[in-house]
Amino acid sequence: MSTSSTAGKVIKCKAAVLWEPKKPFSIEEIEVAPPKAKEVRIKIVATGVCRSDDHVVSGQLATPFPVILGHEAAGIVESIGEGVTTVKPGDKVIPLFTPQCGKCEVCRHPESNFCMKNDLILPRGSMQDGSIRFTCRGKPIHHFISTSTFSEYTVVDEISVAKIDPAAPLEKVCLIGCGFSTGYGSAVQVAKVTKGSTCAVFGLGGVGLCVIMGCKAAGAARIIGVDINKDKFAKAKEVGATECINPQDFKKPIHEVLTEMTGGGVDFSFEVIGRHDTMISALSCCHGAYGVSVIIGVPPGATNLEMNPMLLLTGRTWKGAIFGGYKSKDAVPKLVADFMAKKFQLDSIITHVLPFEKINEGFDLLRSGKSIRTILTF
Ligand code: PAD
Ligand code: ZN
Ligand code: ZN
Repeated sequence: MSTSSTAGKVIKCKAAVLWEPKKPFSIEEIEVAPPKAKEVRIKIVATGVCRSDDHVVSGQLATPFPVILGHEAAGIVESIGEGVTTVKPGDKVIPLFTPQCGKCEVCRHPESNFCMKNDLILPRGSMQDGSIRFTCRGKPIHHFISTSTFSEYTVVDEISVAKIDPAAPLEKVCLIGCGFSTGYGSAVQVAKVTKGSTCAVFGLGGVGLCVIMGCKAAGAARIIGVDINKDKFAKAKEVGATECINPQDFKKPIHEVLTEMTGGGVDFSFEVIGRHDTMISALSCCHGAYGVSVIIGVPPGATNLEMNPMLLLTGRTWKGAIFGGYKSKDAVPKLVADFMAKKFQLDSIITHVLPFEKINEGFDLLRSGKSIRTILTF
């Protein structure tokens, strides 16, 4: 086991700090403390820009401030704390925004993945022990969903990191840390899309395109993309959509259009935007007797949604999942192996690669609808 010269020491490095909501990221020099017991310090090599990070900037997703965001990344282990057994310095790894402790009732349940040790539902913005490893200008800076990858170095708990194939290209497989796995898993193992079925995907961003890839891999015969930005249609078709529609092109509500187009409703629908109205549209467009609708988009925090229960009474199923339902520490190395075996590709999803310092440009590209995924490299 090689020991790096920085092991056990505080590392000074660059990070993008978000001091308060609705402000640009500020590139700062920060201090990253060494990992404590059962913790891992990682040198981040590449990190993607996901809408969930932007939801924190906009205020849609609550987490303590100031904060270092970023959760879709890949890197190399710099050093490990006492008692860490599943990774060692030099290993290529992907941080896991949904941990897998292996011990809680969720981890022990065969079908579920949202580990009780997650820092997403009631975020403390800290390590599992409640403390923080980042400081900047003398102030503690919070962690974000156990990952904080908008930093040259980050510290994560051992339950929040997976070792991957040393040959994997980190600037691509970083997408397996969120967008790819979330989208693909929502199709193949949350909805369990069937061969010959018809699917509708609302929202053709990075995650929505990976839902389409999953529907196609599962053998769906018809995959209808839905987006208000028609510039997204070409990519959607490239990855497997058989047709794309823009709700603004119709007078009728889009669920009625879809119900007519499919002679009664789709088999599977996916909401990959994060809006109440589209969650209802997606539910309504799936078949009244056997349709399955999956919520993937992160909804506006602390608000309720009105729905007519009759939609469910006739036989629809409404579900949701974080991280595509995958048990993260088990699944991520396998998904990377599948990528290396060319079972799926990630190039179509990556529209921009920028140096880390241009992080604000990466977010502007997302907000203006010009990018699918921007990868920031260090
Ligand atoms: P994105 O912004 O790249 O894609 C969203 C797409 O929705 C864009 O193409 C928009 O044009 C489109 N859109 C916006 N409004 C509408 C509308 N009213 N009708 C139709 N289309 C519309 O985001 P993304 O792909 O990175 O993420 C999508 C959502 O998924 C977002 O809410 C994000 O927070 C969530 C997410 N969830 C998980 C999870 O684990 N459940 C993981 C990652 C992302
Ligand atoms: Zn994400
Ligand atoms: Zn657990």
